[in-house]
Amino acid sequence: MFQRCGFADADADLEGANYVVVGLPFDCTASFRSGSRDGPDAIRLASFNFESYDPFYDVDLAELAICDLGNMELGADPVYAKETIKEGIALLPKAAIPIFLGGEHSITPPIVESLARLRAPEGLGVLVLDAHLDLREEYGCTRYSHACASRRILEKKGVKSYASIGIRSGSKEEFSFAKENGISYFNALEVKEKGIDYVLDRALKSLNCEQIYLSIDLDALDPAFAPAVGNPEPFGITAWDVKRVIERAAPLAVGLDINELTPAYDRGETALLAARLAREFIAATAKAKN
Ligand SMILES: [Mn+2]
Repeated sequence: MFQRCGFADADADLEGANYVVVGLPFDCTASFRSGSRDGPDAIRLASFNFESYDPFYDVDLAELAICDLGNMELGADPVYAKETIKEGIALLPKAAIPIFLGGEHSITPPIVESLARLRAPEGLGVLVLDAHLDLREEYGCTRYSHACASRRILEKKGVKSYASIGIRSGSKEEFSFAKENGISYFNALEVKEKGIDYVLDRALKSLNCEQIYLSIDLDALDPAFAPAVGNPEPFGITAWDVKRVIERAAPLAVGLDINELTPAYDRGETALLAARLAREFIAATAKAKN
């Protein structure tokens, strides 16, 4: 009779959970549209649109042990936020695959640092979907800006490899940095011209890792699919492309984040897509484990 208010079908207790949903409502380094702090709850609300049964994977989410822990309190300072995220992740049961709902993209480096240390002793491969290179050393007077996310990920101990897909934006310096350091990135045009499987073959080969973390910045998608993001960028990849990325990454996945949703700019479609992607990930990883 009384409906829980967390992510749909996340009715399990933490003990014994196979999936744990965590909201990271932080957006204090936003450089254009702010409001991604409201992302986690918008995704939760949208998640109730969907059937618990996923016919593509033949998985019923209602039969899985999913726990929604709610949102972390992250304050307004990026240094405080990243330290708090790391403290929070240390408390999660190792048997549960975490799904982090952002929040801006600055949430990802501390997640990656923690999961590499706690769950990937052989090294973690990080696969990022993003329109932006995010390779700046510093932006807006902080090294922990969302615009520096990939640069910080690359510095993390335990990150064995990295690749990004959907790229179509960055400063001249960032593209030079990527070239000079041999950073593996695949632009959105390549996905359009050669197909997502062609790109994924190369990305997964370059990651060459048994354990992969997947970070989805929703601006990787074309604004036609995901208009409500912090920094929308035309000529993006499609929802079908992202579905395929999730399907192919799932067997190796140790966790997922979905970031940069700005609900104030949404008529609901971006939050619905974000919720659906989180559910796809749960169904895909559940299928892969069977
Ligand atoms: Mn981005």
